[in-house]
Amino acid sequence: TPTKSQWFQEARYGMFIHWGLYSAAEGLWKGEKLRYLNNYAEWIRYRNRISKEEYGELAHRFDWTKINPEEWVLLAKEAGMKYIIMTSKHHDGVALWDTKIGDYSLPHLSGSDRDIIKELADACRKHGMKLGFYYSHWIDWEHPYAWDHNQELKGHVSDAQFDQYWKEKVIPQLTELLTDYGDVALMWFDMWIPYQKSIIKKEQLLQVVELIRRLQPNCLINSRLGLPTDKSAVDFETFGDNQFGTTYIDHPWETPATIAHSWGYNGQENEWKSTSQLFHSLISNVSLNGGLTLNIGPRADGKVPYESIQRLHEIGDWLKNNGNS
Ligand code: FUL
Repeated sequence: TPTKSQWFQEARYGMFIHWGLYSAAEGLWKGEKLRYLNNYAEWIRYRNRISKEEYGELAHRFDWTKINPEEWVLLAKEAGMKYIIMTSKHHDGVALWDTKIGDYSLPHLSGSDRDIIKELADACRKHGMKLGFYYSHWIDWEHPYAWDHNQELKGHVSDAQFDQYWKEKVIPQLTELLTDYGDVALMWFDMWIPYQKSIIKKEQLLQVVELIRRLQPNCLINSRLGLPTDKSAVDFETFGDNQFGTTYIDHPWETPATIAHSWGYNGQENEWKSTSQLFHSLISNVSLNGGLTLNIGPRADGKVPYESIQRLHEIGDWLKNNGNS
């Protein structure tokens, strides 16, 4: 009998999509570039110390006449990718879907009635593409009691406060994502230190595991949840950003990687990896029993930068010509 993670082990190659309010900032805030050299554009609210209110205004820069998530799915198909992982809520705390938990969501802030997560889920179903969600459980710059990296925006958060955030935002939002959008192939969490060194308690993480197992028994969970890879809690290991394999690993694993430097769209981007470099990463990971989740950062109008499209097409053509449909 096939195991739950067999499809993932066979897929090996998927698309990450980082798209949110930060995409509209394009790596620039009031004429000022991202603070700190080499920073990620999706971190702009934190790095440039933007207030919640001003940041929310970015929602008005989305061009709803152009945005079409089906284009992302078709691009992934052409690229030979077998799954998509979409940012449902990144560190900025903004829900991309029409959440009923609070009013800090893209539909609410923009005044649009579009639910991009729903449109993407429908497009994935239509084209036979697996869909998973990125959800930032540890860091959330919007909620007063969540973690904010170095506690610079909000000051100290107590365990009891963090538990309030967990109960009133994380669990109910995950419940929505796991209930309202059909099959969720995987949940991709994002904490890069072990839970023992973080504010999160093991019981809180196990609550999430229980919720996912109950609502979506086939959904895979990644190791950045904060627990070690072990079939009962975590189904696959996520390496560090752009860290590729060096030895064969027995359990399922993947590298999340960028084509550029930033994950979210950055108009100042000047570090594009070459197609052959990306190929090398894909092939070496696959040869070591791993996979590659390669990121695109569409602009606020939904369009994917030409540099990414070109590289994805080149890889896709090669895969097609060499027997991978
Ligand atoms: C990191 C995040 O901090 C980045 O913004 C990005 O989402 C990457 C995939 O994971 O740890």
